[in-house]
Amino acid sequence: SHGLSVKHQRSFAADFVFGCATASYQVEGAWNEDGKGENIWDHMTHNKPTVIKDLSNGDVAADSYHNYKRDVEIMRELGLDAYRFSLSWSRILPTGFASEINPAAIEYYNNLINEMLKYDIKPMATLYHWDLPQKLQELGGFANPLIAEWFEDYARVAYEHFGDRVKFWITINEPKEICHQGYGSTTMAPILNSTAFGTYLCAKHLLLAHANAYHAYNNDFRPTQGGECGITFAVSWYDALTDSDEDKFAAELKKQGDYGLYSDPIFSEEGGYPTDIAKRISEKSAQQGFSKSRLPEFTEEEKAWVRGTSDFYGVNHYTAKLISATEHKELNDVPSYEDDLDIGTFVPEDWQKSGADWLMMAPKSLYNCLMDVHERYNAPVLYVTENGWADSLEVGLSDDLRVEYYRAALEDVLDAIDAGVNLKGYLAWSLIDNFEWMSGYSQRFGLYYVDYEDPARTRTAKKSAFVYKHIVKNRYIDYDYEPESMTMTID
Ligand code: GBH
Repeated sequence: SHGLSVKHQRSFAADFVFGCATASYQVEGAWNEDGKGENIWDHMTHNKPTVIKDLSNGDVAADSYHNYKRDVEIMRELGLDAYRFSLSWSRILPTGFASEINPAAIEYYNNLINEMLKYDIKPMATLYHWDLPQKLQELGGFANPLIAEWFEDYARVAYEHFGDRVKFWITINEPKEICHQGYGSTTMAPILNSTAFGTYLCAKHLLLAHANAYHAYNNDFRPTQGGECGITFAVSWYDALTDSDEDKFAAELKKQGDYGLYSDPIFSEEGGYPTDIAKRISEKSAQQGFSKSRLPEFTEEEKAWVRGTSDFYGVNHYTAKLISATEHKELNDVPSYEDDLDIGTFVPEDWQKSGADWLMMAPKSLYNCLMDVHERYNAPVLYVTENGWADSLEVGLSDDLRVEYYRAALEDVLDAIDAGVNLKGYLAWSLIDNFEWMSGYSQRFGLYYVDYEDPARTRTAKKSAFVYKHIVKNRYIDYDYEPESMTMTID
C-alpha cells in the first residue's frame, strides 16, 4: 500500500478483540463418535431429512472434531486474537444429565483450547448453540421449567473442566431463534410448531436457564476463575418504512419481539418483558378468547433473579428490514408470534442480495443496531459475536461481496466506537464454511472454503480471509489492499 490514503484512516485499538466464530453442530461432525449422545439436530436430520434444503446433515460437516489443529492453524494464519466456538452438550453429557460425563469430549475440548492457548488465541466458549440433547427434548426441552436446572448442571461441568483456561462464556446463542423457530415454527429443530404458546414458554424458561448458569458462574467460579459470562442475541436492524407514528411503533414492536423480549429481562432497569410487546400479546390473547396472556409472567422473585445476569451484551448481526404497520389482519386461529406482531416487512430493491434469501447488504445496519442496544440498555459492554455474509454455491475463493460486506461492517464498528459505544470485540461468522442449518451446505459463510467432496475437508483461504487478516494485523481498513497471491502463510 502506498500509505497516503491510509494516513487518515481511523484505527482499532490494540486491545480490541478480533476473532471468528463457529458452532459445534455446524463444524464438528463425528456425530456418534467416542460416546457422543444424540442431539436434536442429529435426530431431526436423520428422521426427517427432507426438512434440510439439500437433504444433508451435520454427521461429518467440516469434521473439526478431527481437524481442530488445522482450524487453529487457520486462526494463526488470520492472526486472530480470539475464537468463539460452542460446546456440544450431548458430546459432554451423552444423556443430557450431568451424572455421566464423557471423558473423550473433555479431552477433545481440552485439546482444542490448549492448542489455541499455545498461540495466545483467546477461547470464547458458547455453552448452547442449538444442539440440545435429544433425551432432554423428549422431556419437553425449553418447554419444561426443569431445563433451568439441567442447564445449570451442564454449565457447572463446563466451568469445572474448562474454566481454568476459558475466561469468556456465552450461555446461550440467539434465544429468539431457539424459541420462535424451534418451538413456535418449523424452521429449526425441534420443529415443534407448537404456536406462540411454545415460543413464549420457551422464552421464559430459557431466561431462567441462562440466569441459573450466570449465577453459578458468578457465585462459585468467578471468584477463582475471574472470567466474563454473558449471552448473545440475534439483532437485526428494523427501520420504520415511513415517518408515520404507526410505522415507527411497528418497528419498535419488532425490535421488542425479536430481541427485547429476551434481553429486557436481563438488561433493562426494571427487569421483565418490554411493555409494548407484552401488552400486544395480552390483547391478542384476549381477542382470541384466552383467559390470560400466552406470555407467561415472571414472579417478582424470578424477575429479580434474571435481571443483571450478563457481563456483556453479545450482538449477532447480519441484516436489516423495513417495517410497517399493516392493515389489521383477520384473527388467526393459530396464535403465532407473527400474528401477535401483525406488521409488514419490506426489503428495498437496491440492497445487494446474498446467497441467503434473508440476508441483504443494508447500509449502516450494524451501526444502527449497536447504537440501539447502547441507548436501549444504558451503554452496556458490547461484543459483536457474529457478523457475516452468505455466498451461494457458484462463488468460490473470489468472494468480493464478502470483502465489501466486512469492510462496511467494520466501518460501522469504528463509527459506533466514535459515538461512544462500549464495544470490546468483533467476531466474524465464520472461520470456515459449515453446515448452515436448514440450508445445509447450500450456503457458505466461511472466510475459508471447505471442500466437502474431499474426505479430509481441506480448507482454503478465500479473498476475504486475506482482507480480514490485513485489517486485524494493521488495525485499519485499507481499501487499496489486494492480496498479492492466494497463498496463505502464518506471519
Ligand atoms: C446465526 O443466526 C447463527 O447463530 C449461526 O449459527 C448461523 O450459521 C448464522 O447466523 C448464519 O445464518 O429477517 O425475518 O427473514 C442468524 C439468525 C437467521 C436471524 C435469519 C434472522 C432472518 C429472519 N438469523 N433470520 S427474517
